[in-house]
Amino acid sequence: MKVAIIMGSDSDWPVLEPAAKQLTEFGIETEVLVASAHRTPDKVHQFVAGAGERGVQVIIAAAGAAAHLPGVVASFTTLPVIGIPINATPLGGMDALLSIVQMPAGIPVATMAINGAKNAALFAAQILAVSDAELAAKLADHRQAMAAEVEKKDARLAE
Ligand code: RP5
Repeated sequence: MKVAIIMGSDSDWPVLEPAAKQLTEFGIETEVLVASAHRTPDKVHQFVAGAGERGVQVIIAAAGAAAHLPGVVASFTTLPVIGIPINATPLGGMDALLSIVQMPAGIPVATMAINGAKNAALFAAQILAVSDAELAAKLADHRQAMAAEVEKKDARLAE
């Protein structure tokens, strides 16, 4: 199981690090790359064109500002692409959200919330879990742990 995380700038990494950690916790191998659709387009193409051969099954692509990276990544591959809009400008991430979510028909990108790195990792894991029962069980455990945490907080408030 392998997921690639590609981001437009190293300044995006603090938002994305929890996603990489979550994937590692699930036992999913990750490839991490900084490459920009605008500043290093050839690098993006090279990375994505070879992704399938390297065993990558899902690509998470994150960018801020006029965030074309996830769409460009999706244009080079039929692997599922999960886009994360990053809050990197005075527009608070709305610029990136709209750039990523409004893809033309034919080239889909599964768009997460602004800075939604955690859900991107979980969604990638859910895609992989369709054909991996062990990972599906880990996801079920994760849901249970989350529910138990909510119950604990609820019980504390009721005291
Ligand atoms: C985008 O521009 C990056 O994804 C980042 O979110 C934003 C700002 O990049 P830097 O100027 O910090 O490198 O390409």
